[in-house]
Amino acid sequence: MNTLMGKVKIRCALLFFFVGLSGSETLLAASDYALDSENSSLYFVTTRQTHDIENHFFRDLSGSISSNGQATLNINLGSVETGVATRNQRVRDLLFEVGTFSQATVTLPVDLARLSSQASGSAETQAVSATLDLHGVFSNIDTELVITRLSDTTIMVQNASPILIRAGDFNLTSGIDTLRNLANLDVISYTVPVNFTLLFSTQ
Ligand code: UQ8
Repeated sequence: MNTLMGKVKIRCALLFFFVGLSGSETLLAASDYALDSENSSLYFVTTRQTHDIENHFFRDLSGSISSNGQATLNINLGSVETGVATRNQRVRDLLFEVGTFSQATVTLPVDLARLSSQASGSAETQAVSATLDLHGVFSNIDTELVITRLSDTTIMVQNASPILIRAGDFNLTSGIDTLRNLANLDVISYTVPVNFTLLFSTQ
């Protein structure tokens, strides 16, 4: 009888231990955010023939803010949308060279304590230093972001001012020249403004 009671006690103790463990894992995971790709966007602006300015975007974004304090944004370069099918294919294959460089990735450290203490409905502007991995080149982006807490579970991150990407910093000028020649254009600007709205939700 004693041994039976002993076994029951040990089983109960193990049950409480594992329930307690899974509870603390849930708490840790609560600080992980995933990008809400349906409600996020990233646009870039091209200029050709001096005055012909167009908006383009990427259809496929993904990303996260992990509980170790790293934010990541993945941009599927094959999902570029310029509004013209032939141009999409040329930008994908001849400029971004998606066969070799399928995605661009942005990473940056995040102050999780500051993020979790931000009141719902409030917006904060933060200076950040991010790394952009594009076309095989890693380059720093120092900029300001506006972070708005929409609810207990959702935040919105936007650029405070357009981020200027210079093709020369990412070995992309010869690809732009190839596109310019194919389209019989005199000018395509080597500088491209980028704007984004990213929504992240806890899982
Ligand atoms: C809480 C907290 C802080 C969270 C943080 C969350 C987080 C992760 C935040 C991110 C922060 C951050 C700093 C993000 C940075 C995002 C950036 C900057 C990403 C980079 C995006 C990117 C890859 C942009 C593209 C860059 C680039 C150099 C593009 C070049 C595009 C060009 C110049 C295209 C030319 C198009 C054109 C005019 C073609 C000519 C043409 C052709 C070829 C044609 O065939 C044709 O017709 C058939 C035409 O006529 C219609 C043509 O015009």
